[in-house]
Parts: sequence; structure tokens; C-alpha cells
Amino acid sequence: MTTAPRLDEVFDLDGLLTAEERDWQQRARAFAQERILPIIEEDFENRHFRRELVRELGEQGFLGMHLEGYGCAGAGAVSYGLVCLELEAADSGWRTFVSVQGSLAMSAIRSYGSEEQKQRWLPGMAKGELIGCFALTEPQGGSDPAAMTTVARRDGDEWVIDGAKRWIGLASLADVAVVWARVEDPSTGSGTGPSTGSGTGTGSGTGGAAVRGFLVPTTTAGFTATPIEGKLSMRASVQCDIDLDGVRVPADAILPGASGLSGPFGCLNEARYGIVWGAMGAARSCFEAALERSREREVFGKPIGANQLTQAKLADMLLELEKGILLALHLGRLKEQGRLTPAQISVGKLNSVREALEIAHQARTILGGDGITDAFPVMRHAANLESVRTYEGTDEIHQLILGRALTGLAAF
Ligand code: TGC
Repeated sequence: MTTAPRLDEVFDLDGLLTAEERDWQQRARAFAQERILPIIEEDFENRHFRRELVRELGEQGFLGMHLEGYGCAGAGAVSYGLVCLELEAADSGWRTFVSVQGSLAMSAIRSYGSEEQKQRWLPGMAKGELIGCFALTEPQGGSDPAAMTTVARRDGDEWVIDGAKRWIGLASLADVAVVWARVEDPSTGSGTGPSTGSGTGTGSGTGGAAVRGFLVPTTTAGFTATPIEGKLSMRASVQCDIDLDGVRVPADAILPGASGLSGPFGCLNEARYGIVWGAMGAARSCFEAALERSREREVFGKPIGANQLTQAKLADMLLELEKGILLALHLGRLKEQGRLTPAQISVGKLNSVREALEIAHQARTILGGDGITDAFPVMRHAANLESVRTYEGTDEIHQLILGRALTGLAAF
């Protein structure tokens, strides 16, 4: 039997990275292998989120690592992507945590917050001492944030927020929630300028009321987060329903720099970018499991990897894996140059998750019956990827974003 080439030698991806990027990747790979892989099957089985790892992620510098200042590492987009890839090679739940904390909650505060808000929250979040969540999606559906019904109304020196959110990662463990709500009278806002409003495009619209972001400490009266039970995916992480019942926050809880849906959508761009890389990590893990098994498992008197049908599957999996990583790298380089567009992010998110799922399914067939057990990570990745396919814009939403970019016609 010949020796299989190392995967990363096939396309020489290492040669396309800087020393700093390789260092981030190696540290994330070591963290994933030493701290996540030994416990992940148990945690997935028991639906357990291992909170103690959050501080360790902070110590590694992975939380908000692509942001500048306030205790964040200020790393490049490719470095961040590589960390997402390595963490998701262990489990999508842990990449999701890093995305929710860094790309959504911290990114919202970093991009739109006041200096005081940044000082108050970001250093602790970067260290993993504080957890943030991002409350955008509502129970009636996540695809159309313009149909948001959560409302913030000004009452003297306070805002009063009422509404409900769903599928909010880590909300029951979070210290602060970035809550997006319609403001009934934007003219009474934070005094940072008039709101431009949202819902000016298609979709359900927001009736002319601006969508604004609020930083809500989760200990605030009227804020309740309840973990969603019965998940068969992302079982090692926590997603919640949030009830907002007369939640009172001070006037300066509003994010001054975000007005309209471009605020939360700007954060979604960041999180979707991380998924472009992360899903390829899950795919790599599935591919490696299938490849190793194909060389060891003997049926009909020879390793199954010696069969043409198995080799064809492996070759197709390799193609999509390497193409997906090269696409992620290309998008990362565009992002570092400030040239990455939302439509390009949609290309990457749609492709990475779709192909990762296909690779997981093909890997499962090579593993045979054992492939449905937790002796291999493949079914766990496949189950997790169903969530990844759905959040941050479903396949269909990204197809429609691309359809609009191609035709100039909105179909939603
Ligand atoms: P549209 O009229 O297109 O735009 C409204 C305003 O937003 C701006 N905009 C963007 N800005 C930055 N980045 C983007 N990608 C943007 N896309 C749109 C746009 O320029 C406009 O700005 P302005 O200033 O003129 O008001 O809005 P639309 O309602 O027609 O959009 C339709 C559509 C389908 C594209 C949009 O609704 C969409 O992307 N839907 C999917 C939403 C989604 O991904 N939801 C899932 C979120 S996942 C989540 O919240 C869970 S967090 C993870 C966890 O907690 O675990």
C-alpha cells in the first residue's frame, strides 16, 4: 500500500498562508484536538455546553480576534477563518460560539457602540469573562428580519422593550444581549442623528420605524432566556427563546452607530464569512474519517478504498473540500482588502455548507453501518451542518440574494 499524501500537501494550501496565519491555525488545531475532541461526543450525547472552555478560548485570543483594540487581537480575516475551520473540524457548536461572541455580539458593539459601551463590554468579552448574544431572529421566522415585531419605546430617560426572539445562541448563559427592535419614534433616539429607517426595500417592511440595537444586561427585569429543548443538532451548544416583557434599559443602552437593518445585516456578513471557512472544517473531519476507514476496512477480501466506487467518492469529496477552502481563502483575501461584497459572502456560505453536507453524507456511506454511531464524528457533523445550513441565511435566502444581484430583481 502506498502512503497517502497529507491533504494539505495536495494543493499546498500552507504555501498560500503567512507564518502568522499558520500560527493561528496551528494553535486552533491544537486547542480543538486537546480541549474539544476528547469531550465532544459525551457533551453532544448529554446536550452539555462546557462553559469552562469559554475562558480558555479567550486566553487563546480567539474571541473577537479579528477586531481592533479593546483587548482584541486585530488578526486578519484569513487568520480568523482558519481558526473557524479548525474549531468546526471539532464541532460546529464551538465555532458557533466563537461566531456569536466575536462576529455578532462583539462586532455589533465594536462597529456601532459608543466609546463607553466598548470599554464596558469588549475587554471582558475578549477574555471570555463575559458572554454576549445577538437577538435578531423572531419566532415567526428568521428569514425576514424586516418583519420584526419587537418594539422599543422611549419612556423618559429609559427605553422599554417588548417582544420575543428565538434561536438565540447562548442567551441563557450570556451577560449581555444585543437586542434588535423597532423604535416607534426614532426622533427621540440617542441624538446621534436621524434614523434612516429600514424596510425601504422589499419584504414585510417595518412600517417606517427604524430598527435599532440595544445592549441589554441579561439580569434586567423582564428579560427571560429559555433553552430550546429537543434539538438533534448542535447539542453541545445552547440556543434559546427570549421573552422581553417591559424590559427597561437606560437611554444610553442604544447602539448609536446603527440605524436600520444594515446594522444587524452588517454583523451577519461577519458571521456568514466565518461559516464559509468553518463548514469546510466539518467537511475535512468527515473526509479524513472516511479516507482512513477506506484504507483499513476490508470487504470482499481487500480494503474498501481499493474499490473504484469508493475512490470515485473520495476524489469527488476531495475536489469539493479543496475548492471550498480555496474559495474561502479568496474571499478572505478580498475581505482583508476591504473589497468583499455581501453577494460574494452568499456565494461562499451557500457553497461551503451545501458541499460540507454532501461530503458528510458521502463519508457516511463509506463508513457503512458503523458510520451511524459515535465511533465516528460524521453523523454529528451532518446533524450540526443542518443548523449551519439554516442559520445566518438559509440556502434559499442566499440563492435569492444572488438572484437579486444577478437580475436586479428582488424575489422575496
Ligand atoms: P434590503 O432592503 O435588502 O436591505 C435593508 C437594508 O439593509 C442593507 N443591507 C445590508 N447591509 C449590510 N450587509 C448586508 N448583507 C445587507 N443586506 C442588506 C440594505 O442596504 C438596506 O440598507 P438601508 O440603509 O437602505 O436601509 O432588506 P430586505 O429585507 O429586502 O432583505 C431581504 C433579505 C432576504 C436579503 C434579508 O432579509 C436577509 O438576509 N434575510 C436572512 C436573514 C438571516 O440571515 N437571518 C438569520 C440570522 S441568524 C441569527 O440571528 C441567529 S444568530 C446565531 C445564534 O445566535 O446562534
